[in-house]
Amino acid sequence: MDPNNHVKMRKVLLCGLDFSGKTTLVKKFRIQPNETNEFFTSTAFMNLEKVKLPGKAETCLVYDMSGQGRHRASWAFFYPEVDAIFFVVDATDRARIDIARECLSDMARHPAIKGKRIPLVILSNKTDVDESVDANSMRSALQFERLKSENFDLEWWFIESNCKDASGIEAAFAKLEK
Ligand SMILES: Nc1nc2c(ncn2[C@@H]2O[C@H](COP(=O)(O)OP(=O)(O)OP(=O)(O)O)[C@@H](O)[C@H]2O)c(=O)[nH]1
Ligand SMILES: [Mg+2]
Repeated sequence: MDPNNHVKMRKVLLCGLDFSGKTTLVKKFRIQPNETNEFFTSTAFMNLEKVKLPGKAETCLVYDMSGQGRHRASWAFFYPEVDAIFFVVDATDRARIDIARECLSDMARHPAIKGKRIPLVILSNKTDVDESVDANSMRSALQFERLKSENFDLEWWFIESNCKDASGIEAAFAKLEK
């Protein structure tokens, strides 16, 4: 094993409101801790996972952040060091789309994000649920184009996902290879 592997490994910040499905999503592709010699610890505000996609040699380190209100400020600690940001929105949680939009807007305007040319992937999750918000309505509710105009350095992507059959998740990680 390459002793410097951890240095080269891409880092992904996984954030979004609580209950949007971040931890469920990352666990779909995580390397089980007993398959490596590494020990990753979890805290109240962050769960650290190593992810490997099917058919890919590369592994990614994922900072799976808590989306609870009191922990959201901690997302910014990692803005300087990550290679991509995945922002998960719960497509069944119509009542909190405005809050999600505010969080995204704060992120796009954050000084530590300005100038970073990395993918920002918005995952509209739980689209397996019949009543979930469709892609066009979600983009519109999030004011996707307006937010994008606040930060053209970021590479903005919008992908529908669900953790039932893991659809959309591989597409999100593929944005890291661009
Ligand atoms: N139907 C459906 N349920 C999902 C999906 N993804 C996650 N869930 C459910 O949503 C709930 C919340 O998922 P979590 O993964 O714990 O959410 P989280 O974003 O990590 O939440 P915090 O850690 O509190 O920020 C769980 O009951 C999951 O089973 C999905 O794609 N479809
Ligand atoms: Mg979680």
